Amino acid sequence: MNDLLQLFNESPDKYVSGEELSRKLKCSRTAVWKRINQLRKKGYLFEAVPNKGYRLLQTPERIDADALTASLATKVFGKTIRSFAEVDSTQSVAHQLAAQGAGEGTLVIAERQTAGRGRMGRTWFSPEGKGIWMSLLLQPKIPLARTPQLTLLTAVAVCRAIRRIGQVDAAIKWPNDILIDGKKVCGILLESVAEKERVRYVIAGIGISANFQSSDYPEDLRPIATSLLIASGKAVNRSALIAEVLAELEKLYGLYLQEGFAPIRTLWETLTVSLHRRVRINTAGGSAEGWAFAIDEAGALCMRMDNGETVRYFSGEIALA
Ligand code: BT5
Repeated sequence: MNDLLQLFNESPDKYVSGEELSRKLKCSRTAVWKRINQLRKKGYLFEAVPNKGYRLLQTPERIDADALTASLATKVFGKTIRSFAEVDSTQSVAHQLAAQGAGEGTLVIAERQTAGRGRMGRTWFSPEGKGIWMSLLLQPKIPLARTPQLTLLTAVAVCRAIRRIGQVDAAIKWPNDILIDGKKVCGILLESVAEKERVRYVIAGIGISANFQSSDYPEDLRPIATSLLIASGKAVNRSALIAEVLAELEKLYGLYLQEGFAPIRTLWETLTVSLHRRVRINTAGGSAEGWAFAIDEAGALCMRMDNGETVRYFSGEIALA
């Protein structure tokens, strides 16, 4: 174990002075302070009181995969969990497992990702212990053209779970963001592998910034990102949130396979902030403005452009115009 943490564990609930720490660890007090800050970044909570020293208040909660599987209300999703302290990306691990024959509902979770990814080559900030970084393997028997619907389905499931467990007013921004107070708390990345236009499998990647403090974010993300802790003032139990996301996903996925996209679309419409307003959309083909008025049966965003034309978008980035 980390020798600094060892010293705190030897005197639970007591203050340990900076001087004592520096003497026992044979390093300067500045070095002690730096190491405390490193631990804070990993989710340890320390109180620092002048003339008394530091007290360890909380060690980070870890996701215990066995306990999580046992607690799940699902039949299939998450019944096989592969959990890791660190991976490059849970998406890559899930692709490897799928190629090796893993079954539907296999879940990959990591405490930290070194190369978490977003769409179009963007990176996903995934530090240790404070977020939910996970990928779920799906094997729907659908044509490739229907996979955008699964992104919307995943967004509905995650949004509902975040609302219930985090007690916050979360909403969906088309196509793949969950926002609280206009800031991003979760991103979704679906990657499909197909053969002759039929889906072989889909990896649904979900990143939820659960227990970040605003100082945990790099400066460029601070104005645009939030967390459940920042929004509600309370840390969430990540395992409980994962269990709720999986329960919602399994329920909606079952509904989707039985009844198609229509009921999912209705739920999506009640949770979104992206419809019935003027938006600017950026796609690989350029940028345009118009009125976003619906999601159609295929899962496309329908916009009435300024020239009166209606255009359907399956991917892109929108902002309020
Ligand atoms: C996404 O991409 O929003 C999809 C993110 C999916 C992440 C999960 S984590 C588990 C699984 N394994 C992976 O490797 N990925 C998935 P996009 O729409 O391209 O948005 C990316 C943008 O979100 C970045 O450019 C930042 O602006 C912002 N961002 C990055 N990290 C963030 C974070 N932790 N919290 C909030 N916003 C973040």
